[in-house]
Amino acid sequence: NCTSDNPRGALVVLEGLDRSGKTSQASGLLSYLEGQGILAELWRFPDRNTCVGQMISSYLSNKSELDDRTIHLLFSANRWEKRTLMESKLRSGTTLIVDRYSYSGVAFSSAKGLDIEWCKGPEKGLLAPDLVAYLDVPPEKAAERGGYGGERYEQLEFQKEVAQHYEMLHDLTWKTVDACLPMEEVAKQLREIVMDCIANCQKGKPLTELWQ
Ligand code: Z5A
Repeated sequence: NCTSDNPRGALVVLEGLDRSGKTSQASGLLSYLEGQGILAELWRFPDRNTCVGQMISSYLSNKSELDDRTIHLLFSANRWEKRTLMESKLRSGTTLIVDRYSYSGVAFSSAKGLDIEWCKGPEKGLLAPDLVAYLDVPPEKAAERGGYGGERYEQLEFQKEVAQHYEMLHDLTWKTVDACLPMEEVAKQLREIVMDCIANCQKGKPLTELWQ
């Protein structure tokens, strides 16, 4: 429960295809917020530093094979292992800018053919974002940006499937930003929606849980 004396931070998630600009925008946004005197941190999923995250990293770099449901549950476990810390940061007033979250989890796994409702199951009870900013770029255009690296999902046909599955996840917290615009324009639009979101959280918007 938040009062104006003790405003909570906002949970802001950046989602989008590979090379949509999440990483660049997340760090620019963090600097901007810090410049405004807002307490903020940058997080990303997968968090490759934990034991679970190392298993995920090995899978993504094709060093290990895992059944589709198994890797889905590991991505989810990687969020659950950070849930307590996430809640305490938010309640103590820190805004979190999170590069990928449960929406990636569901979009990527359902793009492989897993049932979308099954994919949402293990995400239920994680904290719901106050804002999901979707950096929208056509897969073909994203592929032109510096080329893909060697990780497992960095293939055009698969990214097209992922884009279609992201579309099924739009909810009230979802805001689409045209990520084909110049980086500074994307940054400006992001700053506006994020500042609005932080203001709403400061006014007492409750923290809720995902997909209950
Ligand atoms: N995954 C999953 O399956 N399940 C899950 O639960 C989660 C993830 C959480 C690892 O993600 C993979 O895990 C990912 C989803 C899956 N697989 N894929 N694809 P990751 O976060 O480690 O990797 P990534 O998301 O693919 O990050 P990335 O390659 O770093 O892309 P990005 O962060 O979106 O983009 P960027 O590095 O900021 O920018 C890319 C390039 O584009 C760079 O040269 C920029 O200068 C350029 N750029 C950016 N914006 C623009 C604009 N506006 N105009 C022109 N050029 C631009």
